[in-house]
Amino acid sequence: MASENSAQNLIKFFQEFQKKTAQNPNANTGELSELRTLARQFETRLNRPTRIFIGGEYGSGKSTLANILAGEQLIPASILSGGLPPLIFRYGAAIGAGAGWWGKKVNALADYIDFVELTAENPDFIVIQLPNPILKQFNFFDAPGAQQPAKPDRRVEEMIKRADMLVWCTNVLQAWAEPEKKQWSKLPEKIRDHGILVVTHVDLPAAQHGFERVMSRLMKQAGPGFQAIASFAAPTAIDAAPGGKTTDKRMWKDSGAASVLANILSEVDLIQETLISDIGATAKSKFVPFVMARNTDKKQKVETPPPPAKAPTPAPSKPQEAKDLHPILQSWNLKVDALITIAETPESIDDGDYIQTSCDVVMEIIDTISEADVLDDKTDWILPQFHDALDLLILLQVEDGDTPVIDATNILVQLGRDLPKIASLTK
Ligand SMILES: Nc1nc2c(ncn2[C@@H]2O[C@H](COP(=O)(O)OP(=O)(O)OP(=O)(O)O)[C@@H](O)[C@H]2O)c(=O)[nH]1
Ligand SMILES: [Mg+2]
Repeated sequence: MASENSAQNLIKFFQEFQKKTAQNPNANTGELSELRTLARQFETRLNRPTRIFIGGEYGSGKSTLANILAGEQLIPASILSGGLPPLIFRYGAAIGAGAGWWGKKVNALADYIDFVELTAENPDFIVIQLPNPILKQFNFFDAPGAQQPAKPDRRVEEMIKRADMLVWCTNVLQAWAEPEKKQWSKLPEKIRDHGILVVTHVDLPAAQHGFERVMSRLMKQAGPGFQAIASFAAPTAIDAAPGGKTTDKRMWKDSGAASVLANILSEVDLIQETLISDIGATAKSKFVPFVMARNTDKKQKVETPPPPAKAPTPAPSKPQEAKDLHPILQSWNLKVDALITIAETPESIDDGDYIQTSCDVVMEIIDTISEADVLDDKTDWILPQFHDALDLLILLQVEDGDTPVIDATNILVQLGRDLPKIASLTK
């Protein structure tokens, strides 16, 4: 959930950046134009679920697994193995299906799934939209296995380009022979680095003999190329969850489906965390300097507080009695003092919660100052400064800094020094 918050905060940061720079005369040239494009791309990427390509040899059980992940037996047995173009499974509030062509168009989605109709125009792919909440975390692509591996299928290649991770199905009865290994090794490293190997057909009587031996061979030969290996008996999984609802938990676990899903979700989490950390680092190195430099002509250089060696000291003593202060200052001081008190016992704090609360306090004061209409020509630099501070706080959530709580508190203390400079708050 922490990563969910961080993703949302980064999305907010990039949306704000695009909004703030939209009117800039240089919005479409040079560095700013590049940053705006990057902000848009990051926002889109952070907003979409991880995409899984289900790969494997012809007939290895990919569509059967796709049906189980979808939670419904959507792909009829009659057209399992071979009969369909690549399928994209994604989340939607209601069922929908439509044919599509890479780089061209996707037909309007119908509110029913009819594969005969969907394949009639010979599409590059079919989109299937389902109200299954798991699809909010990941989409998956089910492509037919190559019947002639030497002849690449353009439709499938386009799909692979768009994937973030791999689930590779291998039939236990013929697992990991040379041609299969070769097919797998041709996939881009980007998705192979996040691969789960699913060993299918383990329920078949022929698989029982020497099963342990096969699995240990696979561990040795294929294991190093994958993040996890899970064995899978599709018919058992289907019996355990008729209509997509697990009615027999023991059988679901025994089928291997629980483990396949857990491994997928754990890899999806890892991809998401890495993404947030990489994008957060770029935000800090490329975007923050730009944002910070933005107001230099309007105000004195914004001081980024120096990193302190120990816990920060509270805001300087206030000459006025608390009760005499303007309510806006009073409320700010109360909240920040409470946060400083918490920061003095670091062992009791969850860093993420602390920074989130700090963000909330700054967002609130931004709203309050804006609505109170208390700024004039001399102090109109204050609002952008609070916005910049908010950007910094948001980034602290995704950084690997050593002292995020101290850094956050320092930002608040610095803002507390600037706030009384608004004349109408101190009269
Ligand atoms: N017994 C058993 N049969 C399976 C299992 N997984 C798939 N099958 C069967 O294997 C056949 C091929 O499965 P598919 O899911 O169509 O395989 P695929 O990889 O999608 O095939 P292509 O799309 O043609 O590459 C079907 O008859 C499935 O019912 C399994 O774990 N156990
Ligand atoms: Mg298939």
